[in-house]
Amino acid sequence: MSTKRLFVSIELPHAITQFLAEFDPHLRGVRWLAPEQMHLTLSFLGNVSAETEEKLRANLSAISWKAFFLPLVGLGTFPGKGRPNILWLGVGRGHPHLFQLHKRVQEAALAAGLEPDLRAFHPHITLARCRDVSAESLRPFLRAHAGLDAGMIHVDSFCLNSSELTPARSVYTRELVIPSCDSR
Ligand code: 2AM
Repeated sequence: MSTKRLFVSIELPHAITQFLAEFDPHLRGVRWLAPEQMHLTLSFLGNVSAETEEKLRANLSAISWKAFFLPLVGLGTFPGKGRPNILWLGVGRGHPHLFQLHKRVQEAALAAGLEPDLRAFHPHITLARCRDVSAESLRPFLRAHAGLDAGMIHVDSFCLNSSELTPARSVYTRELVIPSCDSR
C-alpha cells in the first residue's frame, strides 16, 4: 500500500526565510536549512495511507479558525542544555491562538485514525541541524543573536505537506492549503 510521510505546518513569507538564511554562521557541523525548508511544524504524522490521507484532508479542511499574528523571535537549541541537535527560532510568549490551532490539528488527525505526537508542543522554526557540535562552539553565536527578531507574521493559512527523504536532505511538497475563515 502506498503511503506518504505527512506533516502540518505554518509556512513563512519568502522575505523572512531569505532574511533567516543570512544568519548562517558557517560553523563546522551546523547545517543551516535552505529557505524553502524553514517552517513551523504544527503536527508530524509520519507515514499515512491514501485512505487515511483522504479523511485527514477532510478533517483539516473543516477546521474553522481565525487568522492571527505571531512574533518570530528568540534563538535557542534542542536540547536546551548540552550538545545541541537543533538550532531554532522561537515564537515569543503571546501565542494562545497558535496553541489553539495546534490542538484543532491534533484533533483532526486523531479523528482520521492517526496517532499524532501527543507530547507537549514546543513551537519553533528549525534553522539548523547540528552534528557533533559542542554547546561551547555555538555559545558565542547564540549570545550574539539571542534576541533575534524576524518580525511578526500574519498567519492566515496552514498547510499539509509531504516529506520525501533523499540522501542529501528532505524534499517537501505542499499537498493542501487550509485558509482561515476570515480569508476564505
Ligand atoms: P523539526 O524541525 O523540529 O525537526 C518535517 O520533517 C517536519 O516535521 C520537520 O520540521 C520536523 O520538525 C517535524 N517533525 C516532528 N517530529 C518529527 C519526527 N519524528 N520525524 C521527522 N520530522 C519530525
